[in-house]
Amino acid sequence: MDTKPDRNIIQVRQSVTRANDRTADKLRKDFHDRGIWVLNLVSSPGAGKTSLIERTLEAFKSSCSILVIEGDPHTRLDSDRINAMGVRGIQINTRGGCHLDARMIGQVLEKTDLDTTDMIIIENVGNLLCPAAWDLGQNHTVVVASLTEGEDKPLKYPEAFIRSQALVVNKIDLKPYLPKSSENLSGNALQVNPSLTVFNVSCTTGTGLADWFQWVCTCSGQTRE
Ligand SMILES: Nc1nc2c(ncn2[C@@H]2O[C@H](COP(=O)(O)OP(=O)(O)OP(=O)(O)O)[C@@H](O)[C@H]2O)c(=O)[nH]1
Ligand SMILES: [Mg+2]
Repeated sequence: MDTKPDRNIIQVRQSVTRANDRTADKLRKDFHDRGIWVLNLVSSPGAGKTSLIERTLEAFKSSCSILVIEGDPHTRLDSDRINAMGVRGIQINTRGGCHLDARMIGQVLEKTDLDTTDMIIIENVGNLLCPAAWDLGQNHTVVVASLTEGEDKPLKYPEAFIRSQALVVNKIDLKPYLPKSSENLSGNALQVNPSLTVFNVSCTTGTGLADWFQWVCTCSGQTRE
């Protein structure tokens, strides 16, 4: 069997991501000119991205104007959760697509008033493989990983961890019910990306979130009430 990579497929992939990078760079310049900080959250399905956004909105929504863009293959469930908090949440359905791309973000923003916006939080499609490779014009990418996923995930899916600036280890309230080896998750993540800033949190109990909020303040230039 021929196991050589198909050069034509690699060339098409490179030109598609290059076109995406150009669109993302334009978005990033626009965000910069408007003074908007943009966060891209990636994780496997169910790690707690929307829960982390909800806790972050509770902390920041009275002191700054936040827009949340939700990416899911189907349903409006996550944007409904955001709108229920009185915050603008826009849903993108990828119809089975495994990641958001810069064109999708640009299309949403063309129809959105950004004049008073301070912060945009993008929740990418739940998937540890593709989303990290698609630049959305963000300032920071954060990978959320829950303790229940297994400590081997950073080793098996390194891209999401390599391309992120911070790791939020979520669901630490479940530690008593998990094998001791689950605690190796952040060590494995630091092995693939030693520069990650790590937060150990529970979005359910609120443990560890103060440090996360402080990081958001520092990166965004925003303050909390
Ligand atoms: N025990 C525990 N459960 C949590 C925690 N954070 C989130 N959950 C639960 O985990 C499940 C998934 O949380 P979501 O926030 O919807 O996860 P998500 O990453 O947004 O999921 P997708 O958008 O489907 O990829 C929900 O049932 C949450 O209540 C936590 O810190 N501890
Ligand atoms: Mg979600």
